[in-house]
Amino acid sequence: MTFKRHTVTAALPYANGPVHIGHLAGCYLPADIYVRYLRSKGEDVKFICGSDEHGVPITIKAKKEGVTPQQVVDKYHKIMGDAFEGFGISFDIFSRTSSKTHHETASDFFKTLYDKGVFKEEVTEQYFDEKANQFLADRYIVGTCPKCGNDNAYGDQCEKCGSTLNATDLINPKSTLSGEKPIMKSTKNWFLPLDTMQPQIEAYIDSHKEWKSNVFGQCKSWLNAGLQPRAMTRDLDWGVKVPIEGADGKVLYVWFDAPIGYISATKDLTPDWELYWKDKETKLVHFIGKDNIVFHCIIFPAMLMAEGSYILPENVPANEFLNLEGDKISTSRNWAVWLHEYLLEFKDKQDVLRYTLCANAPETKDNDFTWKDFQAKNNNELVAILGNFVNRTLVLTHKYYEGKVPVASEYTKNDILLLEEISKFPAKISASIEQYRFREALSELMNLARLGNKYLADNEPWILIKTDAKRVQTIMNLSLQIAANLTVLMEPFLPFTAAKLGSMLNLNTDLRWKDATRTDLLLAGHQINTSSLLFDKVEDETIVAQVQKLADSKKMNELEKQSEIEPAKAETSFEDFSKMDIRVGTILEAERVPKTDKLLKLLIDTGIDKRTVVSGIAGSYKPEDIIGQQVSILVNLAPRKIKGIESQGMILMAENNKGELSFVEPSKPNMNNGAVIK
Ligand code: B3M
Ligand code: ZN
Repeated sequence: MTFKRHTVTAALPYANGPVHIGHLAGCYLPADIYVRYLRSKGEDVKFICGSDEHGVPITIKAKKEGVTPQQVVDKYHKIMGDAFEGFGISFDIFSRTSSKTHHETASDFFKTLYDKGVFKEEVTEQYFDEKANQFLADRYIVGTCPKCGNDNAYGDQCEKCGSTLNATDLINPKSTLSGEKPIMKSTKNWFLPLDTMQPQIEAYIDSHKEWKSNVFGQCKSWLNAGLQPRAMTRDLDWGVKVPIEGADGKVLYVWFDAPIGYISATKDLTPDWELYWKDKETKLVHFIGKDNIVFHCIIFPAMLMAEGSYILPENVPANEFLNLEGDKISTSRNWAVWLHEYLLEFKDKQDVLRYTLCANAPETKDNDFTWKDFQAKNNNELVAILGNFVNRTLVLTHKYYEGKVPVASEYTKNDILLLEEISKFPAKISASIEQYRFREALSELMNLARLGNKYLADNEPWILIKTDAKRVQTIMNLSLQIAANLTVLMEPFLPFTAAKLGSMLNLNTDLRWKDATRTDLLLAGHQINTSSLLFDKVEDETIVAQVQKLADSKKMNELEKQSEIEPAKAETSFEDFSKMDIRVGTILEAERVPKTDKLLKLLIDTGIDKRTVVSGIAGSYKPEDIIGQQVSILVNLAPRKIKGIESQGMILMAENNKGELSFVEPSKPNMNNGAVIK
């Protein structure tokens, strides 16, 4: 099927922090390459993005920085927008979900589904943090992932295995606000019945077997597990208000409103927005990272299907993750290369990062960015292949012909083969780009530069000039044609370099993709401009400094962790405190609880009686070392069965931030067993 126009989106980044190389490699760079390519082909395309300004990530950040959510999103919307612009990410609009258009659009969309009776309205028990007086969902709650056992899974998603979760799926849930175990409290919410929509969704996914295998595979595994209804509203106060009666204090689920952000951004961009969202001849493509697959391939399409008047995503080319120097990129650990910092430290080297990230893109599996590789890609590929070819061509043209394109006379057999080769490149690169294989496309582009280098090396015009000046004219003419074709073909990947080379060649700026099949873009006699190097070497010092910067941030992070103190607990009353009966006791016997790592079974003389206590201290104490040890023991705690043993009390322990434990014992030796601690 051929399409009349394209709507291309890149995931709306949360406005809760600056963007890093993982973001760029994951979706913004491939999306930008794709869009620039389409524009070069003369296609009608809108490239849509904006910041995601709702959801728990924003309110958590606001709390951490001690400012309002609005201040957080204002700050990061600007930082992110500037960074994207700095790298030439050519959005037609970089909007924001806090805009009026968006609130109206998301609200209307919800209302439409509501009026159509799509939602299941249900009162369910949800987690509630009594201390914070707030319902917990999404990132306000962490716990163990029921699918993979990751201890830090969020209430909506496990980042380790990529599963989408409901907060109630988590094992051992904990509030991220207070660290407390939440209670259950009932509340009304509106659910999208993904379960009953499964057949439609399945048919849709099955009609897209051409999707990248990582994307198609993930979708199938969710479908095979059986889709569950998912709440599209939340009991929170930051977000788009739920536009129906009886929904006070509730907002739309951020993953309901965020993808609608693509639609509202298009509305802000053009009055023709409906053509880009509702016309069957529009190709809708979402570029995202792998953690967003389910939302774009299942939940958003389900919303669009339920609404009824929209087209569905035609493709969702999600990338895997980029790691940094062998370690997962992490904002909280400051293990990242931040785009705004790179722009300051590597002035005019945006294309070097674009090149490295594209050449190493995590297209089919997670991949690693290292500074060493960045240096190698720059020095051995950009400088030594592309830069070298262009530089030799331009320098010789100036030297022999005062910058005027020489006339090509007779072509040799090899020249004719070369001309044929050159004209095949646009189609080869197109084929890769259209299958979202940007690494392959980029390496084809470099093959054209390699071809040029080989042509110069085989023909040695700098030697031939002494004996056959006429032949050299043809060689240089052909080399210049290659440089011109490279300019057109590199533009999607290396837009800054393309602009620079284009102006050095004094090339017509209207040239488009199809022109690169020609081999006469520069006519004889055309005057080129003065030239300078396209790329320069990245020295060892530069790389060492960057690696050091990362090492420093790792060290800082460890120091910070060590000095981290648990937050103060809420006030309590003396009355509550004095309900605790805490005594001095002595350990009489101690042994390991079989098949456990942490537990010791202790016999304690409490002064009142001798009793058994199971205590999780085996990581810090050996049983034989603690016989006769005085301890503090809470004696009126209700007995509990631990590993089949009834534990009748609790030993008080101090725990430092490395998790090491210490008994809390009286500092004078004359405290008898049973002495009261108060
Ligand atoms: N803000 C998640 C993320 O930044 C989310 C994407 C929304 S796309 C509609 O990874
Ligand atoms: Zn998991």
